Amino acid sequence: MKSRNDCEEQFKGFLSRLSSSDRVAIVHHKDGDGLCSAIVFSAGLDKVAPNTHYQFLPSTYGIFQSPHSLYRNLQAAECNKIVFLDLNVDQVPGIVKNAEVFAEEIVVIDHHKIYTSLDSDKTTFIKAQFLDSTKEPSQYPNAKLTFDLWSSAADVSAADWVCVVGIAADMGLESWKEFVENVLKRRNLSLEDIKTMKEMIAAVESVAEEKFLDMGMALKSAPDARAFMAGPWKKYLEEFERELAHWEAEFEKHALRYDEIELAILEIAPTFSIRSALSNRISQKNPHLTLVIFDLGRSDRAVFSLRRQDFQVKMNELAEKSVDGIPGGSGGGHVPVAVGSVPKAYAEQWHKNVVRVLSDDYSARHGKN
Ligand SMILES: [Mn+2]
Repeated sequence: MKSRNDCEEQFKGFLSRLSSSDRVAIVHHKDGDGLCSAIVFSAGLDKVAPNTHYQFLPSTYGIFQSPHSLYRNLQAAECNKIVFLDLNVDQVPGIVKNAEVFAEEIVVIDHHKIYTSLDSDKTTFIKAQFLDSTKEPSQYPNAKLTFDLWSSAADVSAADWVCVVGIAADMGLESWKEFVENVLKRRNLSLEDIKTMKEMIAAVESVAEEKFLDMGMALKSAPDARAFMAGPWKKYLEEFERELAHWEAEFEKHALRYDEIELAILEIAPTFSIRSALSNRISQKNPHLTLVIFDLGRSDRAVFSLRRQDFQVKMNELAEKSVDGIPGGSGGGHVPVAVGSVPKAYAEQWHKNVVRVLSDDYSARHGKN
């Protein structure tokens, strides 16, 4: 496996080849950790390559099924270099291989499971596991990974508080206590401030998706956390909280429970996308439960979030196995947190698959046949 030093050298090589004629696309996961990764990355670029043009391209896992609109956007923006942040593009290696046809260089910085190496003469492939093999990668949020990698090449401390928001967004506050406390002290911020910002991002992501990039730019250009929090984002948070509270109550009343395999499934059809935030919230209260939030409210695809906080069952493997044999199904992620989707026509089959996979897993874990 590559060492931390290998990654830093490879990354510095990429930086040394940047010029003012380059156009860099920062393709980042459209969530809190992904956005904060992009801001940390851009803070580094501002330092070492202030004349290099860059732009953010928030992206969902939708690019795993159809990367073509991404390619179109990249080519329309005449980007010759691409950075992928918080997106496990190695799960579908064709995404990067096809981008290599028109891009001069690509950097992948990601903290999900390692599927396959994407290293090539054009691509720099960096995973959290390479920087710290002892850390569970989900506990090394991408914003912190990006921050640490950059710290070997430039001073990115101006974005340290944004990094902490990213850590909070990926539930990493406990794992990075010392770093977090130092930043809070230096910035005169409280943990509540960090949580408010994290929730504002999650709220805009769900309630007003079309404003996500505007909010990202506001966070990037804010002189400090207080300036960002004073922006127009609070109203989305209130709307978001109302919807969440409704579905939390639904979970208590209507979740399908399979107690013998420690599983609960809640089907939802929310007004806007609260699936991820809802599953985080319920899962934190039920750490030993395999939790499925199954969103059937979308037009063509049924989207699932999987959660389990005690690491007894691997959610990324459950996501992969549960879509096995379903045409157009996809799924992946971390051990405690995973996501995926199937065409709506297969929702029922997927539900059965989950129960079967978990029954097999439970038997294996408890030595029954
Ligand atoms: Mn992440």
